[in-house]
Amino acid sequence: MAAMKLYMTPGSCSTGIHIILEELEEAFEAYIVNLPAGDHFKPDYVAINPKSTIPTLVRNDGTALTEVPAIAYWLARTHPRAKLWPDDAEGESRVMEAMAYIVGTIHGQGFARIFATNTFTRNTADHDAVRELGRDIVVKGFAILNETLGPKPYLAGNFSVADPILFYVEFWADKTGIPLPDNLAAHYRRMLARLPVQRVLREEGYNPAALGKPSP
Ligand SMILES: N[C@@H](CCC(=O)N[C@@H](CS)C(=O)NCC(=O)O)C(=O)O
Repeated sequence: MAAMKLYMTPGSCSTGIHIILEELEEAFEAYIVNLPAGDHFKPDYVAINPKSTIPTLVRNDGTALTEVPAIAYWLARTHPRAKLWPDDAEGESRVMEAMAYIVGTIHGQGFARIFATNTFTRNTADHDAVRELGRDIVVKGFAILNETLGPKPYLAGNFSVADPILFYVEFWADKTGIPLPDNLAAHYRRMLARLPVQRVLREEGYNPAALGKPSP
């Protein structure tokens, strides 16, 4: 059976899926998609994922799965012994609710305005305002998730696939100097202490020991 293939870009939202694969100790081949070079628009990649987004997971049967929450769900459901997906309707809905909000709003509406400003306006004079709006969306989103998490160690209580997804936006906050509210800062540090997370960060070119420090 062919190994799964993860099409990914270091330090991007695919890091969340990379962490889930590492937590599951799943063998896979990593293919780096160079976004700044526009590799995601080249015919070879478009043939795999016509949306031109990363991550894409090509599974053992050769079929491609896209969208972070869908990939996270599929990995959790196909590895039931790892217990990365709740088994009650309330728990399942809450994990889906958190992943949809993180990927759709905090990432898609917030950080995307900061990292991909030109996809929101063609007018360069508006760029600072668009980035500021993105930051406001992220800050509001973090305040909401901070309440959702509360004193729990992980979003669903126990570790689930939602936590690596939360981690990647916390990591972006660290890299862009957006402060994390207390519960999320504690979650981020908890994630940084996990060995699979440290392995992924090192593989993607980051030093985990340098992350999660208060700004000077
Ligand atoms: N809704 C998509 C979003 C993925 C996404 O926006 N990925 C970014 C990188 S973090 C990307 O592919 N950007 C390139 C582009 O959209 O042109 C998902 O859940 O996978």
